[in-house]
Amino acid sequence: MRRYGKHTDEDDIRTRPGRRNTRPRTNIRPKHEDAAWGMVLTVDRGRLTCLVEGRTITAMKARELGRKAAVVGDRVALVGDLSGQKDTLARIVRIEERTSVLRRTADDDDPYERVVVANADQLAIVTALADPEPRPRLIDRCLVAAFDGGLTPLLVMTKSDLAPPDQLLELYGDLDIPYVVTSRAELETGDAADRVREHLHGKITAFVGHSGVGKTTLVNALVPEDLRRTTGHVNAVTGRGRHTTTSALALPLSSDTGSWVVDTPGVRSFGLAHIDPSRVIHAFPDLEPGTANCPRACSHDEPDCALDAWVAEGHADPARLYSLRRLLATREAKEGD
Ligand SMILES: Nc1nc2c(ncn2[C@@H]2O[C@H](COP(=O)(O)OP(=O)(O)O)[C@@H](O)[C@H]2O)c(=O)[nH]1
Ligand SMILES: [Mg+2]
Ligand SMILES: [Zn+2]
Repeated sequence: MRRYGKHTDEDDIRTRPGRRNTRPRTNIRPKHEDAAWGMVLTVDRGRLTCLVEGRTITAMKARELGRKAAVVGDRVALVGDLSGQKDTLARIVRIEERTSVLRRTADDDDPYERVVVANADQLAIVTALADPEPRPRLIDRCLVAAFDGGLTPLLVMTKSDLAPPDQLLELYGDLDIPYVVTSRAELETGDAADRVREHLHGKITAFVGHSGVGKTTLVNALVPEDLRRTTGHVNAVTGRGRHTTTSALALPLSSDTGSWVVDTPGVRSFGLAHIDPSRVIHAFPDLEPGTANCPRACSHDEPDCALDAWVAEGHADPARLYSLRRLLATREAKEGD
């Protein structure tokens, strides 16, 4: 990790020829030399809860950051009161460059496409096998968002006590995307958490999916009680009795904080409008080889597209080609419930 404190006003001045001696040396002070690094765990109305050296502290963005917003998963430099005591407030003076971003689309509640989670390594796409019904369309959009955002996908199919996973596995089982199927009983024995945990080691994993699929249940089963109490602290700070999932919430899987899970509010859709159609195909590894014979700059939805033959020859499920075309056609549209 880059150390903070190397950037000083002095450096800034020295990079500008001719200005070296325009300011008296006594005015040259290190910029936030005392800053500490932290990670944003959750955000609530402009107040950010950050983990700094094992303490959770509340912070707000410093004015100098301008319009740039810090989001869950961001690594930030903080100054001010870092004690973490009640009613103290630190300031975030810098946001480290992100290794990945997960964006949600604009919707009726919020007209802007926003980054929901920064720096996640993995996207756990959670789908209930029933209640609510699986939505392959949403899964496809999540896969595109994962590939585009630089995250590895993981499929988690919950509620196998209510319906079998066969149909979904037909569509997604052969894609070289790791998957886990869980049930109510396995949640209770701890088997569900154990099997999901195998995929989480050393990573930051963002859990996404439609509301009601079981994300929070699973995240709670994954995070040991004592570490979840960190969230209790979060709630005390934000003044809310319970974490209402309006912001994402990062929780450590173990006390060494090498692995993280991020619970997110029910995501209906991801912003795909900015993604080039040629990159959407990466989320369809079963179809991708079939595009080798497509005309140049094929939209994959035109008469000469080679994918029709690819599917007709039995290399891939026609339902997958249908999914791809529907997704390409509705990239900018919203995913309805
Ligand atoms: N039958 C069944 N219900 C589950 C399972 N996992 C979660 N649920 C229930 O599904 C509902 C929604 O769960 P929740 O974790 O709040 O979903 P979220 O909106 O994705 O966070 C709750 O009533 C859970 O108890 C499961 O494996 N089987
Ligand atoms: Mg939830
Ligand atoms: Zn094509």
